[in-house]
Amino acid sequence: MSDFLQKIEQVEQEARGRIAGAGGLEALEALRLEYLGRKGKITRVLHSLGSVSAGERPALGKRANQVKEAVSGLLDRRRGEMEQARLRDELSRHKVDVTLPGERPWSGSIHPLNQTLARINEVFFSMGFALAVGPEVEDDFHNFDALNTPADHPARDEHDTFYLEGGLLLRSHTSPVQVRYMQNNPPPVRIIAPGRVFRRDTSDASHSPVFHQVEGLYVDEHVAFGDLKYTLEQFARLMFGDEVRVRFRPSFFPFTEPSAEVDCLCVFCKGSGCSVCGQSGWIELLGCGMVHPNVFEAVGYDPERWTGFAFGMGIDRICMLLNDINDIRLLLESDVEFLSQF
Ligand code: 2NM
Repeated sequence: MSDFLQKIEQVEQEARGRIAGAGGLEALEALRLEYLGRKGKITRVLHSLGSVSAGERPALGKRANQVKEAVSGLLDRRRGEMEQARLRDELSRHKVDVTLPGERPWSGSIHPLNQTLARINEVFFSMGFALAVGPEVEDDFHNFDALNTPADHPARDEHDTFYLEGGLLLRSHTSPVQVRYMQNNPPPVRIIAPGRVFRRDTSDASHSPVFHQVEGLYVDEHVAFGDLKYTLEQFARLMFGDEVRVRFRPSFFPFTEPSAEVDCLCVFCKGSGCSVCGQSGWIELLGCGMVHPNVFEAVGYDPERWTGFAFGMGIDRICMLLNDINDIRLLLESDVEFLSQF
């Protein structure tokens, strides 16, 4: 065996042993210099190729380059192993398990009542109604008197509310919004008034002293009951689907004459009777009627010229119907566990 071959085999053996025994990244870097640096042991052997006979040179050169690549590869592999070990060590000291799934940041969502209101709004906006709002603290005139409900009217019992000092009260419906709107704007009128309303009721599954309404008002010349029917049937179709069946049932409200209640065929039992519709086959959706001339009189509209219809619905009830919720209190108690379903 030539001196050259002996030398290169010996350097390889030595390098393999010292790389395997290197104690750290710095020791490894020193070894890279010692063997592969500009004056490194392997570099020097390669340089000495010039003194080998021309016949042997190709084979010996090839072998020397193999050794150079092998040592360089070994150094890289050991470096990778050491870095891995250091990372594992740091992670174990910080008790971080990088294989655990990340924690999703908490994200809010729209309250089901507001989702329902947004859909109701969309339906009436599509028919040309505009949005109107007003105060939750009202006075007797706007909540009752202007709505054909004088102080001794028995209908006030159903709208018993919370009374504040100075003749103020919490509105029992959003009708005072339409009263204020009519006082401040000449006809024609096409508005809906959504909002929070208050009644002196004891809470149970279907009653709450605080609930939500959308009321609507349409005023123009020559408005007929047929306009009311079409508008509300269209509302039911857009809200509940084309297959919905509705009926108009004569009723009474002091601020409308004639008045009606609109029911839809129970979506759960299709009319055969179940616990949701109280075995009647129908579910009450809303109340409505042709605006009473006394209301027009109270807001300064000429009742001989102007005609109109109005309607009111409970957002909570419709939200419960759409989402199969059986207790109104769930919508008002801010139980995040419950609300996060929607
Ligand atoms: C209802 C039912 C029937 C109504 C009446 C008025 C106003 F201001 F024009 F007189 N606003 N809303 C009305 C009519 C509300 O809720 C069940």
